[in-house]
Amino acid sequence: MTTRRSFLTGAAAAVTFASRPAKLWSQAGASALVFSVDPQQTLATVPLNFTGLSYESAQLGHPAFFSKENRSLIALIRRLGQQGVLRIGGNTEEYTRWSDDDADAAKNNTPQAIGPDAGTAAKTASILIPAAIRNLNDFVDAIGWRVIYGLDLRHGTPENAAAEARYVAATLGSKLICFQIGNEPDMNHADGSKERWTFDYYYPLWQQFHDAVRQAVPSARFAGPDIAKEYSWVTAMAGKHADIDFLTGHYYAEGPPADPKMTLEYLLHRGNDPASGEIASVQAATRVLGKGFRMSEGNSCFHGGKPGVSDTVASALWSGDYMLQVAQAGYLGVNLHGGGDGLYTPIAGSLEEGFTARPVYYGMLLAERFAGSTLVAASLSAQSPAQNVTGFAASAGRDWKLALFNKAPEPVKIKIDGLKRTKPRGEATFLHGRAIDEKQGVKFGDSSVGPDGSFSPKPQISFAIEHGSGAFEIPGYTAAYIEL
Ligand code: BDP
Repeated sequence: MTTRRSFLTGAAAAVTFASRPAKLWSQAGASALVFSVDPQQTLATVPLNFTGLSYESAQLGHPAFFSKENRSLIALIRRLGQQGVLRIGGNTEEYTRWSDDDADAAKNNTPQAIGPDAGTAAKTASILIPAAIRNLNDFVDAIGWRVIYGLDLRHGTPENAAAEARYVAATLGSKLICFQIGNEPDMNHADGSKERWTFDYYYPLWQQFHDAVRQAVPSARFAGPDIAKEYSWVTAMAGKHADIDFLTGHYYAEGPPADPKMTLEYLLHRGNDPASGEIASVQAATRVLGKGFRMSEGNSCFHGGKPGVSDTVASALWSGDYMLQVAQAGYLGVNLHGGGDGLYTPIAGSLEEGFTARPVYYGMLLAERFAGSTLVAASLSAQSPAQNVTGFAASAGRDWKLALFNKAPEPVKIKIDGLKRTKPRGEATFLHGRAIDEKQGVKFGDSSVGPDGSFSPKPQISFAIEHGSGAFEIPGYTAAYIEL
């Protein structure tokens, strides 16, 4: 397994570096990359609630899950950020029915903790009841986040959606950000037909549900179209000047899992092109509408994720890198999908078995450190084909925060350039695991997050900065978070 062996070279190098930085710096072989920061060119301020999670609507079918009794999940979510967005939706959103009768929850025969849907949503058809929403309200109070709530468009009725929306809005109050109507409508087929819905078919239907909800909840707010991959619908929604507070769409970096091309290496090479597809469409659409865009559901690999990819250290490097890349592009936020024991879930587990932070969670922890800071233009010097490094820089008051993702096995030397007025030293905190394909033991700042949310990261190296310039080394397959 080359990935594992190569990583160890990197880790060993890091230890040497920590004790004898000067020597390693002059060591022949490893090439240095210059990371040039342009403090004058601001790109985007990262919203305080940039970080988000997404869960299947069917999870609400078991009202104890999102409840104040679920202390471990509450602690793990709080650790991800003081503010954040919990999005409820997914394929199972389109198979829910609202009932005013709390006793109806007993009819749900889905598992107690529900993972991301992997194509069997019809089997998770769930009845959602008022007690689930009251418990959700307590849960959200405890985590301090706010909610984006999805209503069933595909199999629902405007009347049922309006009744559900009335209860949700009255119960969550200001903790409700908005409703979405329909999940991935661009993937829907008319019953018995191979043809997918078109935007022109969808939009009047959306309006019908929207109007019914608006009548039931005059203060209701909306987001959409929550598409899977037809970003032309985001453009079209903006063009309609639809009654939404912001645009939404999904992003899965790779898939389907059965495709042999979908590997860990492929994941790590994704998204290095800032002008790539979705980002360019999103930026054009937000200009037309004059409102922002949130990536409302996504993760490493659709159809529930890929073993050996979505559940490994690679997913930690991917999530942090992806989040900062779209933050830089001006996105309002990112909701990483999960739940249950899903392969790509940020937090795995159930009330019965307890909860743990999975690798992808750690990338979110790193990216979250940028909440409230302002990303500025920054670029890396030319890389060799064997290198795969991305970098981000942000100002936070008088301080600077940098993140560099070394997504290749060999260690890399980084020379920071262009910063004016920094502290005399920079401190780097590393995110990595024992090997890129490891599923457990991911650490950030040499600490892992406990089931009670406990976490005590410490910077691993400290380096001098002079005249805005400083140098340090990042081990292979490691992300570095730097404060200076
Ligand atoms: C989307 C769905 C979600 C799935 C996910 C996946 O909205 O319910 O779990 O992708 O395929 O299509 O993993």
